[in-house]
Amino acid sequence: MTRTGADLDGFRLWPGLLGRAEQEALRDAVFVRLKQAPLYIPRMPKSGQPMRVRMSNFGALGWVTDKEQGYRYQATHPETGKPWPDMPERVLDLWNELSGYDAPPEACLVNYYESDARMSLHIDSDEQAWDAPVLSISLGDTALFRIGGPVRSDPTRSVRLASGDVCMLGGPSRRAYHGVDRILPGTSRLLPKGGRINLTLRRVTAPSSPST
Ligand code: MD3
Ligand code: FE
Repeated sequence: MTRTGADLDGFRLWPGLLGRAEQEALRDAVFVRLKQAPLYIPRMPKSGQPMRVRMSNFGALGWVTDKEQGYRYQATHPETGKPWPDMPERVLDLWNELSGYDAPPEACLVNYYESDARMSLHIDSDEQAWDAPVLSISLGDTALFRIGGPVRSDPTRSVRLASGDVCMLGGPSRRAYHGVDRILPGTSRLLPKGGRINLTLRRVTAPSSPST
């Protein structure tokens, strides 16, 4: 476990937490589910501009965006209208082992980056459960991930996220600006066509009542 410093309190990185065999098993569990819930091209609200990252989701709720309705969570795939597939067991186990959060995750967002894809700096703010951490699992090519602070102009630092790395954003880091500057092509052979898959687990709704 690595702490990146007081400026990023609550950010934790477990490099190589998933070994090669576990990465392969998780990759296969992802690909099977993507047959049911194919990657789609998300579009920015209002402008309709396509994002560079293709997306799908697993679990009860999925994060989606399109020109007309913008950013939101919903229970069905925007193109097929079908419910999202269930989450792979292994990601639920990771949430239970690492999150320290009482309630289960509701969304597992799948981000697929081709070699030239990026994700610009943003804050995740579509979740009501602000106290819940976000757990991220990286598969495939290494990403240069950037994380700053709660204000866009805050200083940032760059973190490499390689295949099998798991990171968690809790506490103050949960409200930090972050993005993916670039993918380093050819750094992993896990995905047949190269590129990177990132899974993020989130609690979306506030749990109804605290356990007693
Ligand atoms: C820092 N995904 O889906 S994962 C996203 O690599 C997103 O696909 C990136 O940002 C990716 O919204 C980064 C790590 C991550 C996830 C959520 C965060 C970092 C975060 C929330 C707050 C701060
Ligand atoms: Fe994000």
